[in-house]
Order: sequence, then C-alpha cells, then structure tokens
Amino acid sequence: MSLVLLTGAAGRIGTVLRGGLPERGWAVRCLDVVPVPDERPGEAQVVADVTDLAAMEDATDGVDAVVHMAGISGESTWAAISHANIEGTYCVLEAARRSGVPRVVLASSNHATGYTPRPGASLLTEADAPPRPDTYYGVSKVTMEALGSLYVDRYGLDVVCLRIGSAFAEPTTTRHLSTWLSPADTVSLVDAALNAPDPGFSVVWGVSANTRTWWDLTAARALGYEPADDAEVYSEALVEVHGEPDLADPVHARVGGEYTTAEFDAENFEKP
Ligand code: 15L
Repeated sequence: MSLVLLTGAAGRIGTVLRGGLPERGWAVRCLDVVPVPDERPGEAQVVADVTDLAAMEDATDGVDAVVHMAGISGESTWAAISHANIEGTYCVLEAARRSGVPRVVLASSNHATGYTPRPGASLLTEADAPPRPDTYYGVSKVTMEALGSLYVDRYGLDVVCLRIGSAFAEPTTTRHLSTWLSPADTVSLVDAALNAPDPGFSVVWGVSANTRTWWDLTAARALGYEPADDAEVYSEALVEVHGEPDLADPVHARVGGEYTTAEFDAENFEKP
C-alpha cells in the first residue's frame, strides 16, 4: 500500500479525502495544525504547521506522495495569505524535494483565474485561462502553480495542480451549478492525480461533470479522472429559490463569482 501525506487533513476537503483515499488503496498520514477528529484505523497523525520546514521534512519522510490541501481557503489579509498559502506551499514542496518524495498534488483554485469572463458556448481549457487572480487568495494559488512548475523543471518532481471549483457536500448557489466538485469526484480526481503515469507539471480543472460547466475536462480526464456527478440534479430547487443566473451580475459574469466584487476587497479583511 502506498503512503500519502495529506496536509489540511482536518479541513473540509481533507476530511473527504481521509474517507475516500483508503478505499482507493492509499494509506494516509494526516497532517494538520489541530489533531484530526475521530482518528480512523490505519491512519497516522502528525500535528504540525505546513510553514514549519523542519517539521515538514519529518512529516514527508518515507511517503510516496503529498496531497497539499492545507492553507486559508478564502480571502484574508495579505500577511495571513502570504504566510499560510505561499510560505506553506514553498515548505511543502521543499520538504518533499529534501525527502525524495516524487509527487505532490496541490490544491489550486478557480480563483487563480477568477477575473476570467464566464465563457459562452465553448468551454475553457486550462490554456484559455492564464493567471487572472481575483483576490490575494487567488494570487496565492497562482504562486502555488508557479512554485509547482519550478519544482518540476528544476528538481524533476511530478506536480499536479488541481484548479478546484466549489468542493462542497452539495451545490448551494446557482453558480455552483457550474463550479461544483462533489465529494466522490474530489476523491476520484486526487486519486487520478496520484496515479497518472509521469504527469510532469500538470494543471487541471477540478470540477464534476456538470451540465452547466465552464471548464473543459480533457486534461483532467487524460490523468485518468472520471467524474460521476452532475450538479444539474440540484438545479430545479436552486433556480426556484434564486432564479436563473443573471449574466449581467458580476457574480455570474466572471468565473470567480463574488470574489471579484468589492465585498472581497482585502481592505474588508483587515478589520479585526
Ligand atoms: C475556493 O477556492 C474556496 O476554497 C471555496 O471556499 C469556494 O469559495 C470556492 O473556491 C468557490 O469558488 O466556490
């Protein structure tokens, strides 16, 4: 059984992966700044901060791959984002390199490209959406992808960046009808990123097979990802409450949704 270090194991996506990866044949070493609740049989646990390079070197010792889900999962102050998300990603990659770990899977985000206009009829490939961050959070995901690229080219690691849409138990907004990544598909996508032969540096959209998707899944499918879910089954109920998306509304005109609005200006996050 191969061993994966899962950072952010106590978080929302980490918890999903703790449930699903063992069924796909992965032993999981959980890492978080807090102990993971309900430790499961076969799991190992490390309580550490991803920005502590020495601790990360210890944590990556002997693992076959790292899945990096730790960090701040939305907008915050520059100080908080740059420390947790940028310094944290550097420490994860550098620890993996020092420990000889061949593969790292990184949780990037659609917000790396959030100011990209929502596409019309054609789907966006990864190449159609170069960095266009909508927040400091989005900048940290662009930087994550850049760091991953550096560690592939300079040190020969395999690094797969997942530009995750909206990874929630179920869609709760009409935007999610396009961006949802279901829990089951989250596991399938990470498993594919861990198993794909020689991915080198790869950036793929992380989204379910949504009828209303904006993103082309060709590159993700090439890794072996086979999405099973479609947010459309929630559409009737969501449209009844919220109406069909108004494409003149910035929340629906750009892929980053509300992150592109004034409400998400970092000034609003500086307040205590
Ligand atoms: C993300 O990257 C966030 O982590 C998550 O909280 C959602 O905001 C999601 O994007 C989204 O775009 O819905």
